[in-house]
Formats: sequence, structure tokens, C-alpha cells
Amino acid sequence: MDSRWWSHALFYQVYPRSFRDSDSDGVGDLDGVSAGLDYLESLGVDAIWLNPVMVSPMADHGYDVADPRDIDPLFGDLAAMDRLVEAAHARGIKVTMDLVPNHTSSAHPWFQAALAAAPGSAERERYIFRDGAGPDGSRPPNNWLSIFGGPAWTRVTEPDGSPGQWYLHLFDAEQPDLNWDNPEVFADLETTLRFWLDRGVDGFRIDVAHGMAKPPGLPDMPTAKPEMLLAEMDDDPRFNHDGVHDIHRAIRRVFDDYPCAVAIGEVWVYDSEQFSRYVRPDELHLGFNFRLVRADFDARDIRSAIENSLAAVDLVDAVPTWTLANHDVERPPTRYGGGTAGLARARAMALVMLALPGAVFLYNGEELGLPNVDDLPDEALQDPVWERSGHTRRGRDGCRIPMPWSGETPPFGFSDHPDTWLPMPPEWAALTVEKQLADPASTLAFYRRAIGLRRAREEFSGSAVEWLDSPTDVLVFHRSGGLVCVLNAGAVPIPLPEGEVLLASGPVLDGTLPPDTAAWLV
Ligand code: TEU
Repeated sequence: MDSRWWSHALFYQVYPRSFRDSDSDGVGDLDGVSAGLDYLESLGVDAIWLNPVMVSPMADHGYDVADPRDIDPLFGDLAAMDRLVEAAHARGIKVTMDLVPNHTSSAHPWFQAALAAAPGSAERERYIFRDGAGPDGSRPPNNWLSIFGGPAWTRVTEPDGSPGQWYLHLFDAEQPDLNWDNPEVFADLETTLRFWLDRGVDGFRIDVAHGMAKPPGLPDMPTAKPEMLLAEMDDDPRFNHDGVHDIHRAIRRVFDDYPCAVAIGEVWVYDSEQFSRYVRPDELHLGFNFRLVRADFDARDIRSAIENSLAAVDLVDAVPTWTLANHDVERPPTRYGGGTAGLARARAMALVMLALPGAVFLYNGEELGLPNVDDLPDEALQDPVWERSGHTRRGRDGCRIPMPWSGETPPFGFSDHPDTWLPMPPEWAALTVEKQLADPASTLAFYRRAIGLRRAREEFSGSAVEWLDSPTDVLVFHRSGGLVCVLNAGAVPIPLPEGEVLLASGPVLDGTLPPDTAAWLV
């Protein structure tokens, strides 16, 4: 078996709550994923990345893990996970899980023990507890902010009832940060890694892989503005502390016992050189590079995202990764302007992404061209961001709506339960898998063709990308295997270069490529 299968794989991200519901409770689950495997096989995916399915009170939909070595009953049980891995492997599809090493749930037995123990105890040393500032310790120990809003510290009541210490949580208060200086923390993570890898899981996406290590003394943030995106500042002390690389090396040593498994880090680090450190030969196999996600639909911006992502991995001879969507960001058709133009641009960007060398990540529903759902009523909102930001940020629910499979009315075959965990818009009747499979001009049919060509054609080989001359609003690149990809991000149609059109994301007439459209040529 090819141990570097991931270096050109198409990963399909399954948000388990929203893929398919097998037990009629309105929330997707593992048997639902198994039931969708035929669909994923015909789409042409090589691997699945499952968002967290471990035991969790679901304060952040599974990113608050209370038992990392068991499945949450909402999603099934260990037997359901084993069934999924077996059924996926039978189809040649790998299964990767999500690992959350930066924090646990506040319901984790370790955190409960820490609350019950005294300041300075071994139990508290697994997390980041500090005395408060000010004479009575009533102010947070430093000025760090939670990514979800508000201070990154919460004060506890000591077991004797007195006002107590504060603990650090870079995300929700239900997600206390672990103390990675404590060797027990890595030992437990190693047990978790081996637990799943021994069961046949093919690897992990590692959550907040630029977190974990904290600088000694926990110095203040230089400027603490709310709503700061991660690693937007190079000097943000909350993330990307150098000590994180020792942690990745230790994780990699475990992976090296499983030569076909892959470790993929979520690395919100902008600087190319800084990013490259995470994918050195003894650290992560792959790192999510989010430059393309952040690029506007603008030729210069897109080219710079691609060039920088390639340059970052070139520094250390690693493999690039590409992604346009995930469960944290606005869905592409909406991000690119919405409506017909937004969808056309999302399709064009899919061709750009699928033309590039390396691993590609597709987020469930992206292949259907699903837009963000931005008109959810307040009472439907589930993302902790809504509460923690004091109702100033609506959060990420709009990109997490369940998948429409079939039929004319919600829940569109996703569930037998009329009330899905997030409501589904009635107008998605036009976007169901069923309808799109029957329509050769659908977005789904387009993705299937594109993925099929990427898999089958030899022009999609080679790791070098060369930029060809083009007008300002146009991108043309040549992949060393022979593929040419043209993107028209401008306002007027352009003549296509010489060559046979393999596929286009929109209508190509008389050798011209309309605006908001891309084409593959050989
Ligand atoms: O995301 C970490 C992270 O960086 C995001 O919070 C990101 O900054 C934000 O969503 C951008 O809009 C990971 C998971 O992907 C996310 O779903 C979790 O909420 C978070 O970790 C905490 O575990």
C-alpha cells in the first residue's frame, strides 16, 4: 500500500451532525455516514475527515471532549465507528478523525477533579489555573481574549466556597485549555492516538495545532481587540508558541508506528516560514493552509494565496493542501457574492483548487453548491459564539445546515424527524442530491466530472506549477503533468488559450471563457 496516499488525496469533510441521520432524532450520526458511503464512493473521494464524534456535552458541537476514547451516544457507539471504518475500507475510502489536544470539556473527569482539588494540586496542574490580578484576585490573570468573545479566563469557586482561581480557555468556558508542560497530558493523548489507530482509523485532523504550547509567564496580548481572528497578528502570545513543535514531534513519533496514517494540522498561521515549520519531516504530514479560504474572488489575491501556500511547503519539501470551505467559514457561493455569480465563482474556484498539486479538502455540501444560510432566527442559533460574543456575532451555524438528500420539503431525506438540529430552508428542494444526480448540468454533476478527471488523467501529475502570461483579471497556470487551468475573475469574456477543453465550470462558447468561470485545457 502507498504510505503517502494522502499526498494527492481528495478528503471529504463530514460534519457528522449534518450529513445524514439514521436514528430519526434530527441529528446526523455514524450509521448515517455509513449509509452515505455509496454516494461518497461515486463522488470519487479518497478519504473522509469526520469532525469530532467522541463523548461530549456538545457545548461546541464535539470540540469539547469529555472522553476522547469513546463515541458520543448522539452519534452511535464504538461498534458504529467500527462499522463505518470497515465499510469505508471495503470501498477503498480512508477514515480520519478529529483530535482535540488543546483543550478538553469542562465535564472531563480531569477538569472535574481539578475543580474539587485545591490550588497548586496535581489535579489543577493538568490545566492552566492562575490566581487573579488585583488585591482580591478579582481580575483575570492577563488580558487574553477568547476566540469566541469575552475574556479567556473564568473564575472558579474553591471547594470551601471562597472565590477562587481562574482557568484559561481560549475558546468557550466549557473548553478549558490543557497544560502541555505537564507530561501526563501527552501521555494521555498518546493513549488516545493508539486507541483509534489500533482500531483501524487512518489518521487525524488535529484541532488548533498551532495552540497547545503557551509562553512562560503568559504575557499580555499587545493589543486585545475583540473578534480577532487567529494568528492575524504575528505577536499573538496565545498561539504559535515555539514549544508547539516539540509536541508535534512527539505526536509524529507515535504516528511513525503506523506508517500509513496521516496527521493533518489545523494551522491558522499566516506567515509562510512560520507555517512551514509545522510540516517539517518530523512534524505533521499535512497542514491546512487557509490562505485560499481567505482570498477574495480577485485574480491577484488568489494567485498570491496559491503562490504563498506553495512557497511555504517548498521550504521544507512538504505537500500542499487546499480548501475552500469548512465548518468554521461562510460557504463559498455566499462568500463570493451570493446568487448566480457567487455560485459560478465557487464552481470556478473548485476547478482552480482541483487543478493544483497536493491534497484537497471538500466540505460536505460544497459539491451541491449549498449557500450559507444567513437568516436563521435567533432562537435557532446553536454556535457558542452567539452567546459568548454577547449576541454580536451570529456564529457559524449558517455553514452547518444538514445536507438535503431527496424530496420536496425539509428535512429532505436527511432525517425522518421533522425538526432537524438546525432548520433547513425550503428552497433547498432544488439542491437535493436526488435532483442534482438527475441533472447533467447540476453542480454535483460538475464536481463528479471534475473529481473523476483529477483522478484519471495523467495531466494531473507533477508538483510544479508555472504561471503563464495573462490579462490582469485572469489567471492561467500550467501543471507540470500538462494541465492548463484558466480562471476569468474579470468582468468581460476572454479568449481561451489553445488546447482541448477538458471541463469548464460554466458555458464556453466559440472559444471564449465568460466572467466568473474557469476551464481546464490539455
Ligand atoms: O477552530 C479553531 C479556530 O481557529 C476557529 O475558531 C476559527 O478561528 C474560527 O472559527 C474562524 O471563523 C477549531 C475548530 O475547527 C472549531 O470548530 C472549534 O470551535 C475550535 O477549534 C475549538 O475547538
